[in-house]
Amino acid sequence: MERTLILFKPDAVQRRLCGTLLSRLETKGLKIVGLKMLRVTKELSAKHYAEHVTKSFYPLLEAFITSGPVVALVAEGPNAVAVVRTMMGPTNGQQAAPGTIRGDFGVSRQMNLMHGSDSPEAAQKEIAVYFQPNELVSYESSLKDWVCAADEVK
Ligand code: IDP
Ligand code: MG
Repeated sequence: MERTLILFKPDAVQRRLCGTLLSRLETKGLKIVGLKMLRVTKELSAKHYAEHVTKSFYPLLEAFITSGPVVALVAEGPNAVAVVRTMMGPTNGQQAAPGTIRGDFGVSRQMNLMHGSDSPEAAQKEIAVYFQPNELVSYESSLKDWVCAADEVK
C-alpha cells in the first residue's frame, strides 16, 4: 500500500482548517499512519524543497513555510500519492477547480494550504525527512474491506 507525505501549511493552521482538511483525507478513505505538529526550520525547508532552493521564489517560500506551525501527516492508501495530488488540485488556488482543496479554500499560488508528495520516490524521501520510522504506526483498519476491493490493493 502506497504512502504519501502531507503538510498542512502555516496558512491552513492559522486559518484553522486542519480539521476540515484531515476530514477530507479520512472521508476519502485514506488511512493516517503518522501525524504531528512542528515548526519547519530553514534547514528543514531546504531539505524538503531541495528542487526549489535555487529558484527566484525560494526566499518567499522559505519565509512562508517557516512562518508558523505546520501539521505533517503520512497517509496510506491505494495510489495515495496521485490520489492526494488530485484532491489538492494544481498549485495556484486561482486555477484549481472547485471540489479540490486548493480550489475550495484558497486564491493564492503560495498560500495553497497543503503539500502532497508528487511521486512515490519523493514520498519516500519526504516521509524520511519528517518522520522517524518509530513515529509511523502500522495497523489494520477494520474498514479496509469497505474502502476498496481486494484486487485494487497494491
Ligand atoms: P506543488 O506544491 O503544487 O507541488 P511546487 O511547484 O512544487 O508546487 O512549489 C512548491 C510550493 O512553493 C508551492 O506549493 C507554493 O506554496 C510555492 N510556490 C510555487 N510557485 C511559487 C511562486 O512562483 N511564487 C511563490 N511561491 C511559489
Ligand atoms: Mg511540488
